[in-house]
Amino acid sequence: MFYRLLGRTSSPADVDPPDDLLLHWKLHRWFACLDTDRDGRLTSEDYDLAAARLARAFNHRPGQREHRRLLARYRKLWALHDPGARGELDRDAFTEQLLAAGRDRARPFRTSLNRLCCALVDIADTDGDDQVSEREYRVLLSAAFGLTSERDLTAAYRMLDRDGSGTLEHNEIHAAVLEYFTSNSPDAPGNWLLGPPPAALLA
Ligand SMILES: [Ca+2]
Ligand SMILES: [Ca+2]
Repeated sequence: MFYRLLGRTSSPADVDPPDDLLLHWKLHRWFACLDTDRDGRLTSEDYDLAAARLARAFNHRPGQREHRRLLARYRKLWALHDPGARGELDRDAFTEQLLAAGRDRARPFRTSLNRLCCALVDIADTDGDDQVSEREYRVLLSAAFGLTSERDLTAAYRMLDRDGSGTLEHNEIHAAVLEYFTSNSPDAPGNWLLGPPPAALLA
């Protein structure tokens, strides 16, 4: 069952199931959302395309400051989980490198995630109230990750709004992204960043 949750059809006989299945599932989901041509490889170009989709969704022209800022921050994150500068990673290599970045390069990794978050919140906060409304969040998630499921988006938004204020403040977005990449706790609200994890992983 565990390997099915991770999208594998069978488990290698000589490999035990990882004890951080939830974290693996989250990394696989990030990979699947960013691998927009579904060729099973994530490339630095896929991150560039995410920045371009976001700029377009929030009405910024290519090359404008907002686009350049996102591009730089996506590229910085890419560099941190592709230390060999291969330019592309299959899913297993991506997962392995992300886990290594969180473990061995924790401080720069967190800094990079926080800086990407700042750029995401800034571009999404179109009404300038310093918060991300549900409408702004939906545009953000749809553009950055191709998420369109009403059910998933609503569930994620409710879960990320930890103080129940009805909007997402900066700290709630930052906490969610950090937890998404680093927490194996089933109780972490950030697990829901890209929609509900499978119930079996939250038991
Ligand atoms: Ca706002
Ligand atoms: Ca809130």
